[in-house]
Amino acid sequence: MERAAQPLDRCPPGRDGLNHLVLGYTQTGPAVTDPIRSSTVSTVRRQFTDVVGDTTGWFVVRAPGRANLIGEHIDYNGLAVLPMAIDRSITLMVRPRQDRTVRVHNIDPRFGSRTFELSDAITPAPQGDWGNYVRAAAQAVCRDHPDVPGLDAVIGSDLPAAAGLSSSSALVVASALALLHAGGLPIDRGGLMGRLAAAERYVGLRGGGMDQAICLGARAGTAAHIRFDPLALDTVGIPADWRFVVASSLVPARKSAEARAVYHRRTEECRQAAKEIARLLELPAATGYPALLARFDTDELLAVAGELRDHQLARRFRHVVTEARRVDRAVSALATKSLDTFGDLMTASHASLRDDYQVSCPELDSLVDLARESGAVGARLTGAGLGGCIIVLGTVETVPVMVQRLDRDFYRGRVAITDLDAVRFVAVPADGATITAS
Ligand code: NG1
Repeated sequence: MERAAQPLDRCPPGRDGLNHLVLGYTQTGPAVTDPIRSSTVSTVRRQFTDVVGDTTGWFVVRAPGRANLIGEHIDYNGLAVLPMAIDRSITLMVRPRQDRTVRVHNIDPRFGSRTFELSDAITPAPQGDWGNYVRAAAQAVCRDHPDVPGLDAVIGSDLPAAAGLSSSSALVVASALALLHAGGLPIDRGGLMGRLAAAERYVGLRGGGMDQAICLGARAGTAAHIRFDPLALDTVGIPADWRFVVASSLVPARKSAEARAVYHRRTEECRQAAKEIARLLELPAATGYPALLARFDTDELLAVAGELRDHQLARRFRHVVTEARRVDRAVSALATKSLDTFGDLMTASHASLRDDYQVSCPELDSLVDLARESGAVGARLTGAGLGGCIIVLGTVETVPVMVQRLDRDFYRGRVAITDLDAVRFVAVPADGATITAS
């Protein structure tokens, strides 16, 4: 296993904290040859000239989405996760302004344009408005750098929205990097991971820190073992013949009122369950999951959970502690290239999310079953669930057949053949966010 530098939130200010990414972080040169879909980039470039006019000093920020391989709904409990960034991303083409106005134009006509003024207390747009992700980043940057200038930006994305692939955090990260770079300010990736996780709560979701960390810290060809408190990231190489397929359930994973309420209810149930377990073990009420797992092994904790009167709390607790164990085992399986073990852990993770954590839905379950019946080594929902995507593990040899089967038995009649690439695709483990300067 390849070890990365040091706990990220202990890096001195001004240092990136990820040595492998400091090098070549800002590439100079006229060509925009990022590994993003060229059609999105060319539309962004075309509209940039039309919308912004004077393009002096332009630069491009690309921020990837992510697929979480394993470790679901445990980052907000302070427990380690194993995501990878994917080769689908949000692209911002940016020109710095002299004043404090931020003007962002989305090439997708469903989203349109947004304008606001920078300050350290930016009023949110109505809940659900996509511009709030840009505002969230801007407010956080302004709090650290009160004089940061505004910008004009055109945004394009080949990352499906509301798919559990973290397009929202990609937009937050891209916006923050754009503002910092436009202001000529230093970029401390390690520090930004935690800052932007906190900043994204501006939109009203009290989420964990996985998405911003992987978006900023990923390295191509690897997954990242991310730990919290203190934040630290180790990269683990993904074997060249493994293939991860992302497949959409076609059910939007929107952070609408109901999904948001479920997410918050689960975080509260986790807190309550840990408190009850601590009481049974005569530990301080505030003993969190990392401390419980440091003192007791998983089976001991499960035995204690068996004493809880509230069976629902016991099931939530069981998901959290068994998922933490699966992450540890998955990291070892990845490092030793144990394909079957890794796949079994993914499938067990899905069962736990479906039965104990209750964040799956019939479409996600059908997709997982279909994938497994057609030769997948493992499959699970990825992201917050209640819709969105599954992630499937296969090999170079097995993936084509598996994808054909999903097309025939799940997508036929629901998705036009020409749109299939947008809903199911091989996800290539990609680098974290980049800036390409003019
Ligand atoms: P998505 O899939 O982007 O909704 C959310 C949280 C993660 C994590 C997962 C569940 C945010 C920005 N994202 O991800 O931190 O808790 O759910 O594992 O809060």
